[in-house]
Amino acid sequence: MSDFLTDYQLELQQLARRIAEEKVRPRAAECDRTGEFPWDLIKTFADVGFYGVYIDEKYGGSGGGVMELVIITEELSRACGGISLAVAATALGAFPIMLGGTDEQKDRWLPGIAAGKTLTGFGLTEPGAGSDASNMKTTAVLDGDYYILNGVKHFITNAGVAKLYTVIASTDPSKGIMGTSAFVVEEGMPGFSYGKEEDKMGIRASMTRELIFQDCKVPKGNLLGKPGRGFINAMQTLDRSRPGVAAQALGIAQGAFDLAVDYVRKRQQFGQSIAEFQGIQWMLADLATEIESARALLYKTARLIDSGATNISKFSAMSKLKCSDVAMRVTTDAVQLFGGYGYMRDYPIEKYMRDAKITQIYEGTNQIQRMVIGKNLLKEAQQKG
Ligand code: COS
Repeated sequence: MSDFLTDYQLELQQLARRIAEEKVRPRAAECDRTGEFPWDLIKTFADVGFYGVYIDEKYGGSGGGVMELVIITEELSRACGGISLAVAATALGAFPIMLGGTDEQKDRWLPGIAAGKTLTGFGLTEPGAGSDASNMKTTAVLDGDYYILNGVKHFITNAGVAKLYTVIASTDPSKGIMGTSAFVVEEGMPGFSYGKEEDKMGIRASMTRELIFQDCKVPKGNLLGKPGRGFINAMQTLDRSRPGVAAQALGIAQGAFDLAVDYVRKRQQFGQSIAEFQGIQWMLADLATEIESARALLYKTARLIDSGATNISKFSAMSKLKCSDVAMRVTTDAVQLFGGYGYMRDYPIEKYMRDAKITQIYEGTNQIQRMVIGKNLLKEAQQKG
């Protein structure tokens, strides 16, 4: 089944599937147990060009789009939903530069990202500004040739392993969201440090830490585009990155499903393979149908974004909502299909359930996705009159 992919996309899918099986799967359990960041795999992903698939050729990428990013993320996530984030979270940090940066800024930062030499992170969330993202308290005050940043960003994926962070801060609190701006903060800038490393339920191969700014001096030239565009840039970024979360969720769902099918065919009870029971087949049928529905919505969304359409928020939110809910259902049922063994850490399946949970929460909880979908539905209805 080709899912109507182009020849290039099919090749990319095959490559990502091979790397997932040969390199990622053997490391998944160990990285989950130790929380070790898989630096050797970053090099592997960089060598095959995964970091540049959605970046323009003139910046060293291969000129694809969200669809190519989705393909890679899905395949890697089938083997490990945590390790795949090393690619997907860097895209989240890169999108604000692609969307809001000047040509000079893109020239400065995108080639390193495309080559996999510069991992990135995205600093929007704060302790008091999660779903309510516009309630951010981090400030950036212009002082000569520098902006002085103060505040804390938390739950930042790739923090501590990335070299470059796109950070949203308030440059004019009196203007609310229209007084927020996006900056590139580079590791080593004075006043910039990392906070505590989170001990997570799942996606344990990925690093999650705080970004701390204490009178952090950021050169004026690191302001992305114009002041006042920070929140809009962040929302436009999320429109493009949420399909990446959806792809991670879909890959986790597919990976868990594949293991479950394999298990029920081998597991003997009552003198036969449990796959022979209609109750089990109906469970598999429902899960497979859910996975294919989620994939169809996600691929449609990715293609819509890559077509240059501007009305992408609704589909982006829908694909994240659907794929993550499917991932939770499939992984929970997959554990059920494994029975008591599924509950044990000796078996790979419980990790899928733990990894799946975050996809319903981060880059906007699924409650927020429903808000985005609802708001856009009403906007469309109003436009129709
Ligand atoms: N693209 C462009 N502009 C957008 C936009 C988008 N996707 N979404 C919002 N905006 C702009 C619009 O200009 C909007 O004004 P209009 O109402 O005239 O369209 C303005 O921003 C304010 O939008 P809104 O009123 O919807 O802002 P809210 O403060 O109510 O917040 C939500 C909106 C809740 C959707 C937003 O805060 C959000 O996405 N929260 C979750 C954040 C998140 O995902 N965090 C996870 C961490 S990041 S890894």
